[in-house]
Amino acid sequence: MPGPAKVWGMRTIPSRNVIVTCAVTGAIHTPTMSPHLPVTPEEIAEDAIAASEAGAAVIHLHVRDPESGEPVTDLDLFEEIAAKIDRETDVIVQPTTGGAPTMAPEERVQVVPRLDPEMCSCNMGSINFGLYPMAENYDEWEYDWETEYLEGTDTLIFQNSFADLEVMLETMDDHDVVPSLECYDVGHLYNLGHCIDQGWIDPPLHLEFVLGINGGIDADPKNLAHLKTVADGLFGDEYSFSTIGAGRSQFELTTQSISMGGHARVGLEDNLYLRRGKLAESNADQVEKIVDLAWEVSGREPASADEVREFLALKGSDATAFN
Ligand code: KMH
Ligand code: ZN
Repeated sequence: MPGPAKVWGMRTIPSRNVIVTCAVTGAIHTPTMSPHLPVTPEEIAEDAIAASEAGAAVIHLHVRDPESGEPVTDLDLFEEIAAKIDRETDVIVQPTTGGAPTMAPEERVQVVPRLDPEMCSCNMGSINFGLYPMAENYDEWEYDWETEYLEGTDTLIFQNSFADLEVMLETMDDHDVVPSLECYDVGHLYNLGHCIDQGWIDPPLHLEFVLGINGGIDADPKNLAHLKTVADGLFGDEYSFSTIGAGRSQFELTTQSISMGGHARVGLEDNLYLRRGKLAESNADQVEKIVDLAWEVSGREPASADEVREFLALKGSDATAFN
């Protein structure tokens, strides 16, 4: 009997299915930008559940102040939302340890011991997370914090030093949490290589290439090909990858990622639109679109949450603190 299909020299996954991650709210967009951005715990959980029903196997989770929509690191909110999602789906809940670029690493990592999740994000380097040009697109704002938050990013370093990475990765390892390693530039792949050399993380690795953040690598298909070439050189067949295309590049780059044998992340954290000029009315709309594209372009189906658990050797949802 033949073994599982090989995905172009990378880690294998039965039937070559696509891991669709949905990042439902994030910390980049603000409530003025879309009435469909989920903000309250109920809205975030309901959007996540619908995204899971549409084909997402992983939900990347941030939390917001329910009154103002401002990104926060409130651990009670994380727990409440994760538990609600877990009660109604079998999806993998992946809390952020990136939080918002304004938050310190010590604050952001606390979600790991508190939720004891199967996965979480881990940001592989420091960048000037320059959201400030987005402030020019709006004349009126729903909340006062929005302009200040965006405009202040011209001098803002999203800090992920090597000392921070040591703490982050060792905390994740202590809790048997598999990181989604967010790489915003080619140098972040070398940072990851250094973390391996230091013994802070061991392959196999699951990478998330992030293209199109102002301060990181541009959203150019050639850059995604180059990131993969560099990762192949550094990590051989000991890694798998997914891709985030920020803003209007979302579907172009996630489709390219799928065509290259990788996986895809969509969701309103990364892009508010379904297509040019049309806001996505829900996260599920974007999940449905990438599921269709994966099938049309590559004949690949969405992986179930349990397939992803097997592929990434996750500890299982029963082992989390919110089940
Ligand atoms: N906002 C994305 C560009 C995180 O939450 O750890 C990357 C991200 C980081 O999702
Ligand atoms: Zn995030």
